[in-house]
Amino acid sequence: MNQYLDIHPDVAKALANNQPVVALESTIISHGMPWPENSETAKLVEQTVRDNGATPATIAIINGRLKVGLSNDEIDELAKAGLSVTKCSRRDLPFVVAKKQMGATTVAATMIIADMAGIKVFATGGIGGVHRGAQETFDISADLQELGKTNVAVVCAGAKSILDLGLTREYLETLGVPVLGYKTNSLPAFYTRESEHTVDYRQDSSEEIAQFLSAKWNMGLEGGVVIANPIPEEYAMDSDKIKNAVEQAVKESVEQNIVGKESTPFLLARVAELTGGDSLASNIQLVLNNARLGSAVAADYCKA
Ligand code: PSU
Ligand code: MN
Repeated sequence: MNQYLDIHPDVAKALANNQPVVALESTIISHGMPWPENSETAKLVEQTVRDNGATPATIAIINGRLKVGLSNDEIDELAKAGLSVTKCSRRDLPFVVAKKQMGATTVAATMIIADMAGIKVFATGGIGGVHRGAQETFDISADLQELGKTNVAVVCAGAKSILDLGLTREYLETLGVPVLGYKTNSLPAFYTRESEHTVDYRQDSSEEIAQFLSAKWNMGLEGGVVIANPIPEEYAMDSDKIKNAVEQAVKESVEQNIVGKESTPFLLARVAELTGGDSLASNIQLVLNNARLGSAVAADYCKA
């Protein structure tokens, strides 16, 4: 066992008994949503996973320990600290561990730690990707490279249109990362159910997805899988409203020269401000929806 890893007893027990476990990330708590909705959502997502027959494992770094499964107090600590917690991707993990600091894990870092613990399925809101203007800025999330090499499936509502969805699709194709659409042929765009892009393979049940995952990993094909799950119809947002907010936020980020790891949190916060409270309500609902599908896929993968 990795000397830096602390697996919560409930998670360890489920893994030892081949029972379903769903990993959850913590950057969505500290950098993705405001207090107190971030704490309420993190706990509600865990409860949703339990209600759907799986064990939740929220992942973060607490005092330099890689935690797989958090207490409610630890969730509150991250939620209150917000942007002052270090946002950790692959590159940042050694620093935060060596300095025994707190860290919130992105999709990439959550995949790494889930893999260390032996967890195969991870549910979140949206993945990072190739940013608009990446031809100039080279801003491509480390989430994509991680998906290319780490064996964890990520259930998400697609990617926000703060990104260039077409370039993100191309990059994933190059890395050999399959993009599955749950009951859809269209790549969902987070707040909206559809985009002008397609998924690689439509899958109509969690069993089908679990069989896909076992075929991939039993063959020894390393890397992750994107399981794109559209936001429930009743919570989807008006596409023009989102489009305008995203364009405005991207424009401001260029004007203010926001780069590197600050870019995504800036855009997320600005889009939320520009769209008012609706986008937060949608964001919460799509995460819950992904937790439900993630639980079902994890359960079927245990049987596959
Ligand atoms: N997209 C969202 N919500 C989020 C994130 C992305 O819609 O909370 C977070 C995730 O933690 C993701 C990270 O892994 O931002 C990507 O950051 P970057 O682009 O700096 O890699
Ligand atoms: Mn980036």
